Amino acid sequence: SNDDSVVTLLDYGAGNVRSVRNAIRHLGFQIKDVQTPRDILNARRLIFPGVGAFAPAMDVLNNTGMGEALCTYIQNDRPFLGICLGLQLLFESSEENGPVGGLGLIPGVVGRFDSSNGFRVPHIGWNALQITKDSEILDDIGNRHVYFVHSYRAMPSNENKEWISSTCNYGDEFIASVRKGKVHAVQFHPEKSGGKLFITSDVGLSVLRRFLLPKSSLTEKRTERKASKLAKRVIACLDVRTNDEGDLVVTKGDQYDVREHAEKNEVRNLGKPVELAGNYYKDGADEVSFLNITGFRDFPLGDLPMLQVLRCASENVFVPLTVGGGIRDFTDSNDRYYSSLEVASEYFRSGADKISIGSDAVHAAEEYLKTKVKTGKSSIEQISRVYGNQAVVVSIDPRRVYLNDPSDVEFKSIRLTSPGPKGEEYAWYQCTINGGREGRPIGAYELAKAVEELGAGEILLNCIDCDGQGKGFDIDLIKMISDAVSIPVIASSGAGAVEHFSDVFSKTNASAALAAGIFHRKEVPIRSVKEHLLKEGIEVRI
Ligand code: 1PR
Repeated sequence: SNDDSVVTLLDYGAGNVRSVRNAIRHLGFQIKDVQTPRDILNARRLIFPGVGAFAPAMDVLNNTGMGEALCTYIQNDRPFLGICLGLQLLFESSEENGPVGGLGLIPGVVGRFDSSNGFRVPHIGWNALQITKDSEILDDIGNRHVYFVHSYRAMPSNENKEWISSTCNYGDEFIASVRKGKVHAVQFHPEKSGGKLFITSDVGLSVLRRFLLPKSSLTEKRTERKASKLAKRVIACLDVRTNDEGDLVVTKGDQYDVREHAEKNEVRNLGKPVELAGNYYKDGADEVSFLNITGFRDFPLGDLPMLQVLRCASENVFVPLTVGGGIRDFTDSNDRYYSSLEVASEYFRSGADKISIGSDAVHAAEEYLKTKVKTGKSSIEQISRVYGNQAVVVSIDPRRVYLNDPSDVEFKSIRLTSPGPKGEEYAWYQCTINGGREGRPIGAYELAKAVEELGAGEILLNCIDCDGQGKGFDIDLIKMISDAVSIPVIASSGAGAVEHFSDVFSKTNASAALAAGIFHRKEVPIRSVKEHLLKEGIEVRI
């Protein structure tokens, strides 16, 4: 194609490239999909958003002849932008379920982050770049954060240093982007690094824009930055369900009870999901989560409105989207069986970057702790194998059970900072399923450890006692869990003031804090939370 407004996209069908598509369209370009290796060779400019795991991606490239075409295209210095795995595949090999050979265009081996030095793996969130050479497409980034989500990374060496255009620090100094002539690749996600809170340019989208548009149309100049750390994330959460009229609404409970206790007992309605998600994106949310809170009883693939919500939200929201609710194996009324992987895949195709598993993770963890065997069949294992650990969040819904004596239970308990209603000094945190309706014989601590072993990449840690109360996060619980695992933990439930956010970040190892009610009721804008955190010296994306 010779049309200047057309971008060729290499999508080998392994996952969600919807957000990349949406971002390209948002910038006014049309997409031509690669069908054959020839389409690669004929591309005017090519974007390759690698998704999923390294080995299956290489299999596709090798078996279809696309790998060879890609090598030719890149060696001819044609305009190329690789994203995430689209950067890693350019290297010689990867240790991900390997060693597995790569395209071999850049010297080096892609290895796993080392979590032994206290850095959580996956590396999820907003981090800043050290720009090491003129990279053109990074010129608007300056000292702002961009979004990363990965467990593997390539490291700088003497052999590949001519390629490196920026690095990032996360325990190790790893390669954040490469550039040689017209060939660019980035480890972070420009399509998910959108948003402009205190600034004028939309950071991540500017990378795409600079790749797609000629230099002359751009004005901003590059600025130097000092080293920084991974930013703490602020996440807006939308609990979604159908109300009694059949409309999909954002609701919010008190300790998981979402009904008004007035005459009519109706489901609380706080607004429309797509609209609220768009607002939170504009207000500076680092991520948006949708929880389909009746997913445990309604089959989500029957719940087309929720998929529609995702599709619409992902057209305008350029930060990561997480979706949860109803991810499990399911047989419908026509005896058609759906695996949890199929359910998740539908969510990914509709625009989710991560999925979140609640009830089914509790069943999987109980089974795993009983048998000590990883069957590979649980939803966590299946989905993380195909989409990577970083795409699998486990949502925990624990409830405090007070104790006088910790030896009364087999579960890990903690000494409470403030005693229980009858002066109890200890508590364990019982996991629940089906939206808090059923308690299970497993604690939040045991569950967190088990799901980490099964392949979860992140934990969304709620607390039923604190939910909707606005009295602050459960610091005891969050400290216990974030110290117990080496994957990121999202603190949730109870935020009522900006101080609660600085509290949770200064007293626990949480990587992110999620809130719902205060944002829905417009009590505290996200911007004020960020300003407060900045003032307290906590690194945030601005
Ligand atoms: O079990 O895999 O189908 O997933 C169901 C999902 O729905 C789980 O992630 C579960 O947490 C969620 N869920 C189920 N029922 C409810 C309910 O409220 N009745 N909501 C529910 C969970 C908790 C948080 C909330 C924070 C912050 N909501 O997500 O947003 O507590 O609230 P706050 O800032 O207002 O205090 P499955």
